Amino acid sequence: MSKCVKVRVLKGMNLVVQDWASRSSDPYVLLRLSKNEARTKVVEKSLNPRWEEEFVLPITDCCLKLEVWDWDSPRKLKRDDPMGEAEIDLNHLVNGDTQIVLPTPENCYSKNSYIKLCADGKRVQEVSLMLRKGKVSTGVVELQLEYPA
Ligand SMILES: [Ca+2]
Repeated sequence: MSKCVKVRVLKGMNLVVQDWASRSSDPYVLLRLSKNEARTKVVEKSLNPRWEEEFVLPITDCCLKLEVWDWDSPRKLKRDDPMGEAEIDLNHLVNGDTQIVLPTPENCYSKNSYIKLCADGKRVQEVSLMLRKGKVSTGVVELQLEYPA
């Protein structure tokens, strides 16, 4: 049995406008870890949404992918639009080999990411991710990851 990671999708900041009529977007987050997917609710008309939802995904792979999409009313007969994506390497959380991961040009962290060992043995990582769409920065998403003891 593989262990699971608990992903708390907290909030987005400074996301991009997709709906020009309202000068806003209706963002939701899609998480992908190997073949498993999880999706938050839609926060309508917000570029700084608070999702505050929690998901548990089995760790069958160490690359957690995150995508933000703009929901569009089904009446528009239009597909949802991508608003940016990022990915996280779960190896540091799983291995517990460091307490801090620094942002580099190769990863998607927008600031230092701290991994803390709790009294009960689980590890919690604070993650602030820089979204990208092509080469353009399209905002930040904050998460918290938890790995069991
Ligand atoms: Ca929309």
